[in-house]
Amino acid sequence: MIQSLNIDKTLVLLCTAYLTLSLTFLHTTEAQASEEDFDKNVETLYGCLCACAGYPVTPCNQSAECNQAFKLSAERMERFLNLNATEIAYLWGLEIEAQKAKRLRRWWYYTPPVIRQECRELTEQKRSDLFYAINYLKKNTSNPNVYLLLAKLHRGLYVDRHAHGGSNFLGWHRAYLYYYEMALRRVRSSVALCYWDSTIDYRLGRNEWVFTNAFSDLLFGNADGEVINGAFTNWTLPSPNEGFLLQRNMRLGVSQPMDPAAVSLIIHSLQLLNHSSITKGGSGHLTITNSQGRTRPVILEAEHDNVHVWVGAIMSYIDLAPLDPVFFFHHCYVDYVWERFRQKMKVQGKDPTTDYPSLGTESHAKDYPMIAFNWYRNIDGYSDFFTDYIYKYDEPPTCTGYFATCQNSPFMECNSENECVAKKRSQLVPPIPPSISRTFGFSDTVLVSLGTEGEDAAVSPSLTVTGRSFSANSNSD
Ligand SMILES: [Cu+2]
Repeated sequence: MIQSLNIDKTLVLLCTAYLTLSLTFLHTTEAQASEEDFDKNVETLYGCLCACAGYPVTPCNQSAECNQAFKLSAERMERFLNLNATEIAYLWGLEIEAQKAKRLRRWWYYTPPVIRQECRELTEQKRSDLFYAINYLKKNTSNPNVYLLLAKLHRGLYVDRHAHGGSNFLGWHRAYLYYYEMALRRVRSSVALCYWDSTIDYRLGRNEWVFTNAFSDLLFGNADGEVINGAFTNWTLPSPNEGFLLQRNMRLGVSQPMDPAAVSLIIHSLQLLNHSSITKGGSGHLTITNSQGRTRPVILEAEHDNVHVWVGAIMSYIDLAPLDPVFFFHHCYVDYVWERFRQKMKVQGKDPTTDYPSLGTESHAKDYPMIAFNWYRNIDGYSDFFTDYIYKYDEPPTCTGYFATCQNSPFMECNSENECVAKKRSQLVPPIPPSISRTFGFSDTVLVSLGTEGEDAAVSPSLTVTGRSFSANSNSD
């Protein structure tokens, strides 16, 4: 207690000193609050926030620079995300935490990184703590509802174009996961996000994918219609879909889990050593041939799209996808694969923090300020900060030898190739019966064609959807 008070005092002193210095600097350069001097603005904003107790909705420091920085931040959140003042204040709170972490890493007392594991490798205790925290964010009645607020950050045309289809895809979603994890850790300080390595499910074989026990009542819940078992049972949807439950629509023959062959190329191939070679719109892609003999370029974002479409319904729409917690488990795996790619670059003498290609719309540009995460420019998403100081990845389970057990996970087993493969729901002990869906199931699903972007997406006809859907790569398995 005494120690933490001392640290707080030190922080306040440091912050105050920092604020004074940064404001002096701003005075002398007469910097304007604009996107060009974004860095200075976020520094000023941090100084202002630091000087305030709690999480202010309005600036408590009355300097013109502070007011201007707050105004710019609030305007951006209103303009791009349509957030209200309470929601903006909550995000500022998370931003303070992010900035504290960034500064504290320079001192001897920084918090050690958390470890993100494959969801099926978590102990029962860890899994139930994590699922508790997720449910808490969703079900708490405080204002704002934090889960909904975080889900909103992935909504609308601006974010769609800014965070998908180019260089900012990986960094923006890394920052997004970080904010989500910070919010979860406010509920249970011991939790870390877990990742869902769906290559483990892929190995079941295409005809068995829909039976994976990832979608069982011990894990993510059923995938055939309204989610009525598992950790996220009876989650309701917000406007404009009030009255409906969370829905999925996984079906035989519609898209697929992450392809192990594609992931292996991204992680291991020495022909893929710059971000352009794994990014949409880039160059130097390798190609992969599917079981029907059709080829496709290996692009991490495109491989990720497949999983959104495979899970279906809510997950297949950019505006809605984070309403399904599976979104974050899946993205955490995408982030893991990227981290392995970054490590490979480093071993080969390349610097992943500066290799930021210019791909996608102008809001993908490296110095463009990240929408929703005001402290960062897009290139900051490529920084080592996250995986040096905030989290690290445990490797996915492996199995070799006669008694191989996939790290004792009850959810998987070792195949003849010495790879871990998901068990089917029927293999769990006791076996999990198929869910009885209230709207549609594996055998009577309805496919709604949504035009060019959404031909492969399936959704219950009752959902009201705006915005674009993810589209599966037609040359996948
Ligand atoms: Cu996204």
